[in-house]
Amino acid sequence: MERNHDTIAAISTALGESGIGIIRISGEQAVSIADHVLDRSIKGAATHTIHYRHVVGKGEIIDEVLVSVMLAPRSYTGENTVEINCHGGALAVQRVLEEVLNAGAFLAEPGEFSKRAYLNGRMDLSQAEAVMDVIQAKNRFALKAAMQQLQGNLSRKVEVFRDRILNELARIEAALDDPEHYDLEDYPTQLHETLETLCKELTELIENADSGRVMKEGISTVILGRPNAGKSSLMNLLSGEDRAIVTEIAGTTRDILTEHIRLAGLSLNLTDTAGIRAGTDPVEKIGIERARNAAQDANLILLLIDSSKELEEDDLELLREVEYQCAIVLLNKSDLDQKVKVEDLKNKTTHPIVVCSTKSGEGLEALEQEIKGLFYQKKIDFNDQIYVTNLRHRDALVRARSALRMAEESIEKGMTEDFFTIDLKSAYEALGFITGDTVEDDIVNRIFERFCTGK
Ligand SMILES: Nc1nc2c(ncn2[C@@H]2O[C@H](COP(=O)(O)OP(=O)(O)OP(=O)(O)O)[C@@H](O)[C@H]2O)c(=O)[nH]1
Ligand SMILES: [Mg+2]
Repeated sequence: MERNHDTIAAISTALGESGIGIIRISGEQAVSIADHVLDRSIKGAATHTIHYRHVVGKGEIIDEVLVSVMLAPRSYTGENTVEINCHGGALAVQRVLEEVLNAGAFLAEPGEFSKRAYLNGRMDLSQAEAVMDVIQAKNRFALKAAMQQLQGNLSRKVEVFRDRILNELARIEAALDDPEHYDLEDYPTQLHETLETLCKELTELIENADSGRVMKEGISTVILGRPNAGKSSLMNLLSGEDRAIVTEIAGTTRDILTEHIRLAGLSLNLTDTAGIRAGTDPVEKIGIERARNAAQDANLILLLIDSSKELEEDDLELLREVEYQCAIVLLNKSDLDQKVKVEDLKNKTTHPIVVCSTKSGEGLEALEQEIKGLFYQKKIDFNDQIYVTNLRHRDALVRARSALRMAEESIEKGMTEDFFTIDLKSAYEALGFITGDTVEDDIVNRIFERFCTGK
């Protein structure tokens, strides 16, 4: 049989031992290609039906399967789609795919099914991107944001923005074409007001984008403290692994080390750093500089103090440094004699203080509660909010807003209407980037290349 670029196939499930593995075939010839590898035909099967069959190749039975038929346009890609549910052994799945490819299907590129769904109008670009976000979600917040985007919440909002801009454009064009019937007398003032509202709403979305990204990528959390405070011990305890070297020698950790962990239902990118102290050797100095840089970019700082020793100037300095950041102060080594108590810190910090021990595990739960508390106090709730989690989308929103601001400026300067139509048009186009209406092919290709195979 001749190869057919129109019909593609791939393994859509993860490879490895599992209950089932799915081979997805999509395209005009999906049914006839499937027929080639099955012991009995599925031709004429109604859409959305499942059939019990065997896959045969070179005269032998390869697997016992269930075949789902979804005919165009009611499928993920919008094309005829057949999915073969095999037993989940990696070998069986691969052998079935081989037979399907021999029967004439083309091996799908990463993301090609979703790209077809987009090109066939089954979803817009931001929804297609959300599919990948759902797959890659590392915590339930990320999943929820991705699901909202997949449902089209962001697209709908963007479409409303575009409609409003288009209305204004239409009004200006009409007036320029037919000045006798359309009067633009008070129009610039009205338009200025409309643009002001639009900019405000765009700003809200852009600001949400930052918390959205935190949810998607994890809260970047940096452990800071003097040498020997127990930072690496905390890192190991929280990550559940022996990742960082722990010794009783002050200055053990020289470089930063980051681990992705889950705590209290949140995902954290946790960074262990070199202990901070003054006047040390050059290697340690570089480590300390890296620690400080990491701390500056952090969403959250865990400042560790060794409570079995008297407070030192370095501790006080660190307390001052983190005062205006989001931080939790940990009084570590609570299993030893306490030289520093919570009361001693009360006038030195406004951050929550948790007494803990990486040895006994005391305070770990309290730490989780504090982190959760800080996160929720930022009022990240999902009721009606739309979270922009994608940098590409954020960028498009920012560009649209700058274009609208330029239009505002032209109005303020009393320029003629044709001046601000240019800016209104570029705002309209920038927003179209999100849904894919004005996006170029190579960007579309780049987006789908990042998808996994079989999706
Ligand atoms: N008793 C007790 N000892 C601890 C505790 N946490 C850490 N230690 C000990 O303190 C010493 C230093 O621990 P580390 O985790 O290496 O300290 P660090 O802050 O990473 O030190 P540097 O990498 O040198 O900056 C080790 O001997 C640990 O076993 C604790 O809660 N209780
Ligand atoms: Mg260390």
